[in-house]
Amino acid sequence: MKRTWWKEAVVYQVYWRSFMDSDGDGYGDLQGLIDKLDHIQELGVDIIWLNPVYESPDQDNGYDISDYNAIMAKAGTIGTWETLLRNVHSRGMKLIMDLVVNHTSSEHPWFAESRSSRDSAKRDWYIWKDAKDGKEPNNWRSYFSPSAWERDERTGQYYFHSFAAEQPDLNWANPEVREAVYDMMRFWLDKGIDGFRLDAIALLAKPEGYPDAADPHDIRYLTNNPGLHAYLKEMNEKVLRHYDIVTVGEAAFVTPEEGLKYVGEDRHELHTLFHFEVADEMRTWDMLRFKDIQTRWYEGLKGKGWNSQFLNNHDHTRQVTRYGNDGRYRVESAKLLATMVHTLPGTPYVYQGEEIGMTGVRFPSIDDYDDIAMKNRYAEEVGKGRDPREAFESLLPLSRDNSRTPMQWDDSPNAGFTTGTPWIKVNPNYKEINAARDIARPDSIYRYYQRLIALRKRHPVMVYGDYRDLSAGDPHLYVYSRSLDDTRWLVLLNHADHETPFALPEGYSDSNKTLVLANYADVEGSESIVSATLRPHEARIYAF
Ligand code: TEU
Repeated sequence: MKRTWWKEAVVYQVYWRSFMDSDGDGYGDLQGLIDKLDHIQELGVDIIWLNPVYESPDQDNGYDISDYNAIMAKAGTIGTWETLLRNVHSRGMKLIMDLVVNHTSSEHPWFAESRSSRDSAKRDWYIWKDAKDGKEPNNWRSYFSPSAWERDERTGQYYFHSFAAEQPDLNWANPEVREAVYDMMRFWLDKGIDGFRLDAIALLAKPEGYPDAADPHDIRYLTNNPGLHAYLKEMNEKVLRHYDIVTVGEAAFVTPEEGLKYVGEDRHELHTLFHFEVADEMRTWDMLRFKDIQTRWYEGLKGKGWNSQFLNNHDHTRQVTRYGNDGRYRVESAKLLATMVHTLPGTPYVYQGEEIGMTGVRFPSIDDYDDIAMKNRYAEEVGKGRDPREAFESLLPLSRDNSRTPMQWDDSPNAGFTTGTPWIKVNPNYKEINAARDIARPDSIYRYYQRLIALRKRHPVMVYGDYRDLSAGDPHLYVYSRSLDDTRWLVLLNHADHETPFALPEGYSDSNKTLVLANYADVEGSESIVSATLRPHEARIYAF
């Protein structure tokens, strides 16, 4: 498999509206991001992934686009954006943008024209169906609402939306739609961006004939339908392959076999993907399940395609809260999870704030939350007669707002994020958890991320090494090897809140090891690990 820059890179995701506010309106913005590029660059990352900044009514925080070629006013101007790109490039980093083309905003001019009449020239740019028996055309749910159909009074038909009613799906079966998307992609690529993160890309093709779903709640029927890969092949042929870029697809509900169809090097579709098997299949954190997922994906893609590794982003709660320990062992746990994400096979992603161990949040009221998915679900549950408090509590752990609270820069008001009123409350733990405090400490999470990322630059085994799980049956201990040429690394991770015994696997000589990194500061590299005890959330990397 060929070696390339994006396989060796580390990506930092910026959810700009929560990153840094430069003008006091309570929203982060592009100038604020420019002002904080040192923080990102000094981590050692290579690529910045910027969540959508295009013009939008902001019903789904920019994932409902009303003008693909303009910058949302609250984020800045096209001029600020171009300054950002110049700064990112002058610092030796790259910028990838979010490509949201499964749907537009209902306020996009394309949709306004499409809904204007049944014989509008753009009617077929979206998906319109007649009622069935006086009701929705079928029983599909959307990701964000009880029905995937919205009735349009003017023309008496329903339009389809995979997400909110404010996000009508584009009809990808229509070549005019595809060509308009390709033109837009060229607009941004010709400005010099270095790639795209392709939003909800598994949803572009819809089930033939729009039949009722056996179980409308098992929303997999919206993903990976026939025709999808023809679209991606065409997108690659007409646009992607003509630029030196990286493309990462967000593909829900894919198996490794299906994932290979997206990223197989002989497929000429995308370069890599975020698969959500952890989030989709594992509602509770189960180490055995996670290890099985990792091994299946490694075997499924090995030598043929490239994976991406992440544990949190703007849609999933903060990793130290969901998969680690955000209390007594927060620092050790944050470092352990980072060690795992950066030493497993695939390109690692850092979501803003995880590099300082930011945690999930529990605000007291539904009114403190913004996430349309959460608020729609809350309204649906309460509408069915569920106790409001109970409904609210049940939605808290997986609310996307857990990851969307403002970046915690320092212990000044609003964590230094804004001089105004933040669009969403700051996590009250910002006085203890903030970048200024972390950067000042040599043993901090931020400093650990710097060391981890620097390792990746020096040791190809972290990028290209073969992977083997050596602890498959252990519910707490995750031990795996990465080997390349005559270099072998052993990664030891104790995911438990208690001590866990470890025995050096067969074939590893205790006298021939070098400690590469440890998240506990007092580990003696020379101490024997023939049989050792790993402390709660202890991580170590040894070279043999
Ligand atoms: O998310 C897509 C999405 O919601 C599903 O893929 C889901 O996240 C996955 O199955 C994991 O359970 C993208 C954006 O990341 C999100 O912020 C937007 O709200 C959504 O698309 C609509 O654009």
